[in-house]
Amino acid sequence: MSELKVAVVGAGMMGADHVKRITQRIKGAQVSWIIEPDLARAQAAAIDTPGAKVAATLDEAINKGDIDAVLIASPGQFHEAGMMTTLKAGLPTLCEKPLTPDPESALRVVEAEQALGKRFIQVGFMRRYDKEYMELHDLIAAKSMGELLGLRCQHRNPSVQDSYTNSMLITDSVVHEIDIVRYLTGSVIKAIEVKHFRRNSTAPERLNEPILALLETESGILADVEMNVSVKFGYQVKTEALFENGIMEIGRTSGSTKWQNGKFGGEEHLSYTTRFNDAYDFEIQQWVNSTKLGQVHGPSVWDGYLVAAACKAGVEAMETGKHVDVKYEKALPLYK
Ligand code: ISE
Repeated sequence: MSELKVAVVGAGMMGADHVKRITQRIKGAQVSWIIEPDLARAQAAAIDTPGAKVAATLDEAINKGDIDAVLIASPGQFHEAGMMTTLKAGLPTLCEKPLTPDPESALRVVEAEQALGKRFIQVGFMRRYDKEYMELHDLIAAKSMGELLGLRCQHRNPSVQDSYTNSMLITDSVVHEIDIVRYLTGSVIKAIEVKHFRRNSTAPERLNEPILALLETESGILADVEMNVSVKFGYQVKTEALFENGIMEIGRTSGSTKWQNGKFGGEEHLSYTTRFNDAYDFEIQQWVNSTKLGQVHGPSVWDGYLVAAACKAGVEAMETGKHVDVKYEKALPLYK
């Protein structure tokens, strides 16, 4: 196969970013369709995408053909329907996080893929493709600083869109730490607790934040997550890993530092699209490469299900103030 023809579903912030990425930076792939019910938005994303056609629905594009693989970047509530369609059509798919908004729908996707007997879907947990997270992962495994004791995470957004609801603090944001803590430690999240910092009076009225989520892994690692979505100054995702013989910090602010006029300072990211740009590029390039070989690597729908189950416990913990144990189903054969 020469160029992998990718249909991108959703032309919002993330979808448009992926369209640009595939067109400008990814080798061996091109965007053949942009699928988006808001056709004006689709046309805007198509302007600098030579050869990309526009459709309102995935079914319409599949019926017309010219698709080797699908990248789903629509809002989470539409992911299940999108994946059911791509599974039916036998198309390799990368679905942005979260897999689906709840464990019940995530399990339906797992069962549908299991019924086909092989993997088609990769979930877009892009932090697993971030250089520093990968280094930390390897350091934990190598034990060269001793055993890992705990993780202290900070996840800060300048602001959030109007459609962001209070439960999305967990299901849309802490969802990343829930996956990455499992990836780093190799152990599932066993229980979650959530405390509230003093409320930020400048946060949108519907949000009670910042919050402190405490994730406890089966292996006994504690990870605390400051989730803060009204920081205004920029976008930060940092982690400090505590080892028996040292500490590793990742996610420090990028760019240079200037000393000038009696002051010093640097630059901060304003969005996850720049903070994780290289991780997204690496993730999509790896997906394209393995798809062209007829293989599926990277986070599976089972990973997506485990995260959805932990998010459900996280939302309950946030709403009740209780320590909530996560309930998981047994893994299906394809994911063992
Ligand atoms: C957003 O959807 C993301 O995935 C970002 O990585 C995260 O930082 C943000 O909180 C989410 O809303």
